[in-house]
Amino acid sequence: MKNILKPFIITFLLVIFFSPECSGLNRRRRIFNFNQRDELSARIISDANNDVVDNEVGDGQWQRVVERGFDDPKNDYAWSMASFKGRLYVGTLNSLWGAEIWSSANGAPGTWDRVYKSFFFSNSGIRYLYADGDTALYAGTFSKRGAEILRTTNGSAWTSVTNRGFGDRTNDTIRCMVRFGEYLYAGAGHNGAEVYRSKDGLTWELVDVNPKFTSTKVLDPVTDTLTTNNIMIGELAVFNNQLYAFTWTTDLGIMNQKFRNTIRNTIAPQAFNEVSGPEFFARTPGAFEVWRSSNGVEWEKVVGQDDAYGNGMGFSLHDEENMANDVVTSVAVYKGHLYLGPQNANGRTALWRTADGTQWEKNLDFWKMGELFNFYIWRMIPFRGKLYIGTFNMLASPIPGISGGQIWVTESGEPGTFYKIVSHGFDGETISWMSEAIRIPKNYGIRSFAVHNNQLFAGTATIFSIPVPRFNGSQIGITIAGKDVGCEIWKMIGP
Ligand SMILES: [Ca+2]
Repeated sequence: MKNILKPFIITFLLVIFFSPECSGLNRRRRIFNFNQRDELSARIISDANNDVVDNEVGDGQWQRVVERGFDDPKNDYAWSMASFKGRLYVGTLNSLWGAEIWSSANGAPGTWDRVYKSFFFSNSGIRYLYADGDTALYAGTFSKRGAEILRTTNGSAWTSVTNRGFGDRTNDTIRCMVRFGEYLYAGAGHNGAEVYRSKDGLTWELVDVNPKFTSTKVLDPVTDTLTTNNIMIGELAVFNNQLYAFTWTTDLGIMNQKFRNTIRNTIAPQAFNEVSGPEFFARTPGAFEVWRSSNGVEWEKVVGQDDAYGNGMGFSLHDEENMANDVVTSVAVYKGHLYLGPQNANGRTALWRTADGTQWEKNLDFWKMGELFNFYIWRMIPFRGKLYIGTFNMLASPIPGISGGQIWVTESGEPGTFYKIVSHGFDGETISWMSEAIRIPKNYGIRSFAVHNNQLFAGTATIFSIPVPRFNGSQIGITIAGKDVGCEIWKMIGP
């Protein structure tokens, strides 16, 4: 029993320490439900080169146009994507050697050029790309030295237009940007949520918001202390002439006491005791909030008002029945509604929408549909009248092909209308991780979307290229995780 579980437990420990969203402070800890399995019914059909796959409903195909991280497996994530002045741009996460931006006129294989390369240890990744019309293309970076905004007007010459972290080097991420009125807004944070704005894209200022996003204090009943709930603005959207900000909260703990006890007592008490010590899982009380503003300065909280735990649609850590929705990972405006997709570390991820900003409806519940491992709704994009939804889906498993990023579609957004067109990370490929016995999906998430030349492109996320132990029988060495794989770009081709 112990020997069978050991690789899995070790995998689990490493996975939780290296969050796929890499927010730095926020190590996301996750647990998987061992009792239930992902469906294995997905149909994956590949051609001989494994470069084209039919989607599951048989009415379309996807073609891989970039593989192995633009032939550099250290490009682990296609972290961001945007169309600008007739070219498609992809920003990567490259933790080891620095962020890159690649560009192509039509996205076809072999047409991609690198247009930006970060200095080693400068920017680890390009976490957001935003085209402000044809005026300029902006890149929001992730850097432990302090994030910055890069700007280009021609796609090749990039200029930094901010100080590191806007002068506060703990600001390690700029994950969202949007034009609202005469200003461009950028969300930032690390220890406290902030927005910055600029009229000309060159000079940025901290917005003196009222009330402060950090004014929400949540009570941790275990320690009986108040903590700042909103540590970052993770998403921004303009909806019905208002600017919406979606917060991230600390998420050191992913499971409530009840779930933790269930895991410990019923699944692997022996194994967990062996590796965990007295208190393995940290706690966090809060869940995400949604704020909105008519002028960017005066704000009102529309999700989380008067809620002791921030809310997150009621999925706070201390909600006995549910798990924390700690952060909002994606948003979209589609057919008269504002949509948000969260991370739910217990796999109880659901899509929510609102017509007025205050009344929210859960219109897609992955957990109830038996999709237990869509931990994030990672990206959304409207395209040709439909809404496309990409997920992070990862279950480390000895069974190959069991999971990987998915894409779901709706033609109306109404509950019950969603169907899956991609699963298992497009091609079902898995990689070994630390041991031949452990397989993880190669494309574990759909991290970026863009519409370019009236075609839909999707970028994938693969495991971080970081040094990890390598177990070979009784021998232990060191290897680079995913050293042979990198992010991929897929293009949807006609039915
Ligand atoms: Ca890699």
